[in-house]
Amino acid sequence: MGDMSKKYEEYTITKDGQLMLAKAEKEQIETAWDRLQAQLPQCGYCELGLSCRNCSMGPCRVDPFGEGPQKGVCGADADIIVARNFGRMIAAGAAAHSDHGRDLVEVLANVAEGKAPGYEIKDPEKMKRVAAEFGVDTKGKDTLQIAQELADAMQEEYGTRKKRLQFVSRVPQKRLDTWEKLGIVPRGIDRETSEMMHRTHMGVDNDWQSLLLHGLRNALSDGWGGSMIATEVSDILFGTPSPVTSAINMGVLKEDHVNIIVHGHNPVVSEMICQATEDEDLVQLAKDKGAKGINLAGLCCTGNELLMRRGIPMAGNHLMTELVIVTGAVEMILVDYQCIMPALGHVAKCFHTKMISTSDKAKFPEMEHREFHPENARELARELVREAVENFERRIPERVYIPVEPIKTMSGFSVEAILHALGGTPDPLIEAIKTGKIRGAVGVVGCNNPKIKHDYGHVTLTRRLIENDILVVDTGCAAIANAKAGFKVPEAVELAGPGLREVCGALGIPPVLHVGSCVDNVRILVLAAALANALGVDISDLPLAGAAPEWYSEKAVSIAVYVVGSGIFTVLGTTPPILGSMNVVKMATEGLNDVIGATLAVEPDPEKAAILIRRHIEKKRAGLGLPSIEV
Ligand code: BF8
Ligand code: SF4
Repeated sequence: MGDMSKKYEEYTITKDGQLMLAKAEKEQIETAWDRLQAQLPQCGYCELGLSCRNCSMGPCRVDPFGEGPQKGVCGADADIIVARNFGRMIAAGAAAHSDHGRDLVEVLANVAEGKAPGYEIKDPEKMKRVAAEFGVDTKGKDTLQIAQELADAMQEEYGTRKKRLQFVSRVPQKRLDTWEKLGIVPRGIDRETSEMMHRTHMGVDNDWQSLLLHGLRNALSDGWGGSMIATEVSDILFGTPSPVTSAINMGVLKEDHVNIIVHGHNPVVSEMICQATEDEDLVQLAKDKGAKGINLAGLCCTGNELLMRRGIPMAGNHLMTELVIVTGAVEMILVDYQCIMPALGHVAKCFHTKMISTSDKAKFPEMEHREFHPENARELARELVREAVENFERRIPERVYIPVEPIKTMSGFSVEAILHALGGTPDPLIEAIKTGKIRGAVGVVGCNNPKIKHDYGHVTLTRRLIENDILVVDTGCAAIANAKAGFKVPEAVELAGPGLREVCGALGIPPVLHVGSCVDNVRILVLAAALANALGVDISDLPLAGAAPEWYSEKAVSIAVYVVGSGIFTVLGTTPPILGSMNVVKMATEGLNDVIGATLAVEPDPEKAAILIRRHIEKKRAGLGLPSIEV
């Protein structure tokens, strides 16, 4: 496979990816890269955001060269069509995160009612703190009573009649003043998404600026609403992460074990599977079947959730999900929702791998559907793990190929854990930023996209940032890429600049901190708010930035927009479909600075993105009167 894998160096920087792509080719298994080739050239109108099919007078398109039609049948021009399309991307992303949050709140409510065997309140202290924020009186009440009242209060947030979401009280005052001035304080979580769908219906909001403003409000309802609920309730139910060591890449699969993989986003399913893989009778059954035990590994964000909280090893990120099956070593993959390619079931057909879908709202071709509900989760998880173990006998040893040795990684850096590592307050971090030992901090987040060399964007950007004394916090598929690159062990301080090396070295932490899954980007918001409050400034004054070097999903669009809306400059590696409107582009990349104190930038080359970000950080440092350097 070695020689054949060489040609795949253009596809991915990872050894396991290259070797498995070669195996896929040899076995004639199609991957996302093949399907991308088959799609080329992709539609230019759609790439620019200039096509519209919002109604049946269309579909319509606007000619970018000014020769063909400049308006849709209804009269919508390029600005309106681009802004409407972008708004709908935000709405879809916000809906995905927020609905995930709602599912967790439902589990919390079920736990309170005693209807969720196997689930419990793992962090009652955090629950009390969050309950107090929601005005729940916790005195004299037992844990389950508080859980019930908190779940009720959180469910209210989705369709609240209040003027603003509860977590908006976490926003620094200066930021909130800006939102109020613009009229973009998020109200109900569902309301903002629903209003976006309304505004983008034919004949409603036909002012591109007002559409973009509502886009900000819609995204903020995700960041300071649905995603924040998802993260906080996950911590309450499954425990607030603290530093933990684990392993990463396809080498975490074990040839002599039953390999079970969880893929998707919601820890509600994966946590139960995790428990079942530890049940002694099932481990014994695996041994009876000739395996040494049961090996659980994660993919994508549900993998991140388990890695953060339980140190469960991670097999790979988005573009590795098909290739993991090609190892021939996986007995079962259980999926919940989001970022699960409908191709997976077809790939699994070529192997003995069983594919199980678990959510009532996410079904896939060639997968068996076994629905999880809080009431049956514990039992169903046991049943499925048993079936996975039984499937071990069907594995064909000659087809098994586990391509690499795993890499060590450290995870579990919730805000609570970061503050703990700092000795209980953000002061040491602020001090290090003030002196310039740490110049600033950047969130490197988001997906993989076959249009960009797999993991190259994340790893190159992160390497350049830490070399220049910029602390990196990461989530999602970016976090997996950086861990595979070896950035997330304390010894990786060797790769950092002298200041960052000194600070992280003294604390015994890596220069790149894994803060979680994609909904956990809100941990970065919470940390940014804490820093802004400690310094008495707005978030937009801080030497911070965000980056999504390889993003593909609508969720990533919502994240990028709420990060910018929260005052943090954000660089995207792939171009969002807005180039068809110069007005929208100018607003996103320049105009927003006067409106909200931060902008979006697009830079596909991570080397150049690093320079953009370093310049931005030095500019912000100078603005705060801190020592700055020329970049
Ligand atoms: O929520 S980073 S490819 S797995 S969307 Fe998906 Fe993107 Fe990965 Fe997680 Ni986030
Ligand atoms: Fe065409 Fe307007 Fe209908 Fe869009 S909303 S499809 S631009 S007529």
